[in-house]
Amino acid sequence: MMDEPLAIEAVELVEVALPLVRPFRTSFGEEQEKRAILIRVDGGDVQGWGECVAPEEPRYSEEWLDGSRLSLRNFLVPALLSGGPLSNPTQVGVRLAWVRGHRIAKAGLEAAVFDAWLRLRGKNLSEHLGGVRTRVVCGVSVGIAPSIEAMLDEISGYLQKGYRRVKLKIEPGRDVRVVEAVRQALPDVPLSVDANAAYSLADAPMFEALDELGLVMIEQPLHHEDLVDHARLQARIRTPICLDESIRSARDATAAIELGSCKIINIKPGRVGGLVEAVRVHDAALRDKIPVWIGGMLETGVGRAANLALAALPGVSMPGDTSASDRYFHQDLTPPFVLAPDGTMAVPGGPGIGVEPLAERLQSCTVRTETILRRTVM
Ligand code: NPQ
Ligand code: MG
Repeated sequence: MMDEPLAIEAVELVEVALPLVRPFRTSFGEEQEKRAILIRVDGGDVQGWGECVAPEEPRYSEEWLDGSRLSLRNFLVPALLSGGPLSNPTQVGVRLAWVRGHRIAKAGLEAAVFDAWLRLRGKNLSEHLGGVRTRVVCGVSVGIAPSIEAMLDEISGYLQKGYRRVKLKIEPGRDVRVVEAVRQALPDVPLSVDANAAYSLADAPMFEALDELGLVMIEQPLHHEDLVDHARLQARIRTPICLDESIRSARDATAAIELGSCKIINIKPGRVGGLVEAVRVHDAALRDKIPVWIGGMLETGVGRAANLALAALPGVSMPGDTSASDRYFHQDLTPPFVLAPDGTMAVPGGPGIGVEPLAERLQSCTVRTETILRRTVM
């Protein structure tokens, strides 16, 4: 039935670990393997999957994997289940709103509800959210490498595969010199940098040097919660600043745009607390003609599918960090997402997020599970 509500019987938290094809290094740390909590919403006749993208340590933001598991188990899942059947996934955010923060955990749970609720209706996530295309343009994020030669090698591999924009991670001591070398070797490639909040306004001269290198954008140069200093820096450089960490809601996005803190926004559903809020950020940016693109958190296929659904929205006008599965994993948990030679990837069609974890892959990557039943909270 078209308007049948989703009655959730149980929520399962499935923690997984996947080896990465190569370590991923940023200004805040290095990952050797990818851990995530997959969230399975059991709706009786249907189930839905979402991914909680919190990293193992609270270096990107204050959220981390073990903390997310506790916030889900102790507060978020009980709050969701105590409200009865859901007539619309927009109710998830309302039920969870009394819990302050914990956006990454909330986003994973909301995504799983979307998947189950849409499967009940045979409807596709991207279409439901307002997606306007079936293929999206992809970029790639390159970790800090031990040497410039190693970095150029890695980049040329990505360019051969078709990626349309290369994002270099920078940190103090590995910035202008590295970016200059890459720019010299690849004069025409759309290049950006991401500092993951590693600098302060006192580093403005370094950013003025980067400003000469024809970058598409400079992502999150300053403090992870700052808007004001970013506005001051943006006033000094022509290269657009893109905010990632500093934008945690549509409210933040509106403030950043009004202050002139950025000219581009990276949207990650985890960082802003879910798909509903991600669409609100998108809408706020589109209203003010601020280009947006969809970021990445080294998602497995479950989270990647939802990101691709968002990337089809009309205001998404730049290549995303929505790279192929093989950028991160030898084997994904879902059938692999593959980059076409033209640098595009298909938005999954079909009900819900369009993909499901493969049972035997899931089993071999699972490190622990926990089930929260509806009756335990009644
Ligand atoms: C960013 N991602 O845009 C993030 C940061 C990031 C693809 O550059 C584990 C889980 C490690 C999530 C490292 C990309 C991570 C992570 C970096 C996210 O800033
Ligand atoms: Mg970033």
